[in-house]
Amino acid sequence: MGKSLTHKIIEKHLVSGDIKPGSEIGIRIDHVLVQDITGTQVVLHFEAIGLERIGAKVAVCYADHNVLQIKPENMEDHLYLQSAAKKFGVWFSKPANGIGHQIHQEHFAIPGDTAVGADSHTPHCGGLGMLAIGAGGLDVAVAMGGGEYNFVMPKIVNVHLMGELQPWSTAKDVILEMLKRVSVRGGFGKIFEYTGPGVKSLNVQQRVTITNMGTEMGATTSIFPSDEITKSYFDITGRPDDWREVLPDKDAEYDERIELSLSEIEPLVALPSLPDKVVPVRDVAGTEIEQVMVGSCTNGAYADLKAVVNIMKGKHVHPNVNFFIHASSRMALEKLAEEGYVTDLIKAGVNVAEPTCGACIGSGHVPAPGSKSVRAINRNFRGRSGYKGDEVYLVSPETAAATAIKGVLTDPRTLDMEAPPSELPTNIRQDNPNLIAPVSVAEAKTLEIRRGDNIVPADPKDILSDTVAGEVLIKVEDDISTDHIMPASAEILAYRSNIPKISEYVYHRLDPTFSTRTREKGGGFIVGGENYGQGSSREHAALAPMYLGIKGVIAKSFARIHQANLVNFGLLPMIFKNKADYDRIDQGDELIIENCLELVDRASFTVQNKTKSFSFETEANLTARQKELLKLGGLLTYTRQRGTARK
Ligand code: MIC
Ligand code: SF4
Repeated sequence: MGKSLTHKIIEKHLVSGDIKPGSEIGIRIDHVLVQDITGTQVVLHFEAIGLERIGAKVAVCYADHNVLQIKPENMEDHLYLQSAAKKFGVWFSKPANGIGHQIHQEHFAIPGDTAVGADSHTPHCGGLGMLAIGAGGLDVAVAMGGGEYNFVMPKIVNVHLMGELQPWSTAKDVILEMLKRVSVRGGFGKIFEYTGPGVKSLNVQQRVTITNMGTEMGATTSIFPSDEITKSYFDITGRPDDWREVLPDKDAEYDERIELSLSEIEPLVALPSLPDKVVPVRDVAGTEIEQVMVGSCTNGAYADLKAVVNIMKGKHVHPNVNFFIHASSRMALEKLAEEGYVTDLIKAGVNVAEPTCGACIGSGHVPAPGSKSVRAINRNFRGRSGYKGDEVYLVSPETAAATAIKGVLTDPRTLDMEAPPSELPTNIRQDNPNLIAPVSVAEAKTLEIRRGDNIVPADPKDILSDTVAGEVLIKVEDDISTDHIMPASAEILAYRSNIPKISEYVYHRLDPTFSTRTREKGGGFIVGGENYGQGSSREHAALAPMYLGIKGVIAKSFARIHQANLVNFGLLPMIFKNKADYDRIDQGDELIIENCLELVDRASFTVQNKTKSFSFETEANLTARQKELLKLGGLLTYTRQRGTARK
């Protein structure tokens, strides 16, 4: 029987395990991506493991989130990262070069290669035929050192695309349609592999929009074949020799199949505050809007911005609207400037901001209470924009521009003009002054790392004790994201490399007393609902609770990366066997688990609720490797004990 594209790439990179859904495998990693708000921890872990030089084929550190350097700590982090990158053999992408995923696409991506990135949108390069997976920083540090990346083999879902997008319907609407069908939980344990005749109607930039935002379904990753269309993109980038054809077998077998007719997709919008609350734009057209944004790694590319230019040219932003754009790469901005289009945008009243994540992660342009913000980005978890009661709508760049002109949510099909095509730039220069190459091993030995006062790692957790006890310190509902657990925003992002300091902000927006209470109680448990820890890869959502003394999380289900992060930092990720037990527990209840070491081996925990005098059963999805590392207190100690990350 024929093989899927995913299967072929995994087979080529397999180091351990069997390629069977549900069993743990280890693969060799070619590319490692880190960024400025996860990267400081990655480098600290890399140093703590005792590594001195990368083992992956290529590693790049992108300074993309804290580009505005709002606080001195941001630049301190950048200096640490830049000096460490040079020494350890990592490329460094300077602030203002743009967002890592897009830069990787332009300069480094190679079809058929594997990648892990300390960022949940790493699947972006799946649009060029790479197997690219987001992971927590500790897993990424191990892979950067040349160690295998371990994950549970997902099911492979074939998304069979038919037809062609109609005017004004976009790749963003395709992924919103997928979210509508599948939901933010529907991608658990799955890889979405796109095939079918519709694939050839999508250019590379449209494909990466789809794979990038596949993350919002909770998928392990998403992938497109690398075909003639991909080849033409590599010609544009001036890297024709880096292109490879990577296709599934004609008779490839898949675990599941979804059929999607591109021709039937219309402009869609995700309502506040989840990416799967998707309805047609026409259903909510007319809603008054105060702020519009186009940008992020999903929608900030040349093709997205050129569509905005085509719509805005000769028109004005509505007087009640503040419209700003963040290009996702400096190259996109440079190209648009060279072609005179930046002038068109400025004349139309668009605020052309820096190429950075910026407002996507709540760094600037924070919406006012009672205002509505329409954004061509990927996530709208409540509070992520920097204001805890925010109302953020997710749309395509075309719908965003139409809305900016009209001042109300607008179906772009109602504009009196032809739909702009998705246009790629004519060329992408490889000569990039913002990409700094690493130095030779000999020169690296002479270099010092610049380590400012903000670089404060946490000690690894002690080995697991046989009795684990404590209070339920917070009980939260379904779909809690890592933005709720460890909020972002400019103020808090300054402390990503300073664990004692950032731990003061755990659950800050939901309950500002959480950190102090947890410290005073000497730690305890968190109780969560379904899909606990969805969203970002930020390991701080496990590391900072660990620092405060949290011992475990009991939830109805976990998001993939967060569950791995909990285990990596020695926290027990327990799942209610009977979901109704969730209702029997309250904040303040005293819980105790005895014989923990034996229970880890069984991956099944009996928890006694001492306050309410009953016991309940929980289980954990743990692989044999994870059981071992949990007992040792986490992946860092486990990796150190094995001598090296290289296996
Ligand atoms: C995000 O989009 O939430 C981020 C900020 O890029 C995160 C990374 C982080 O929080 O460090 C992600 O997606 O992993
Ligand atoms: Fe940056 Fe937003 Fe993309 Fe995360 S989702 S990498 S914050 S642009």
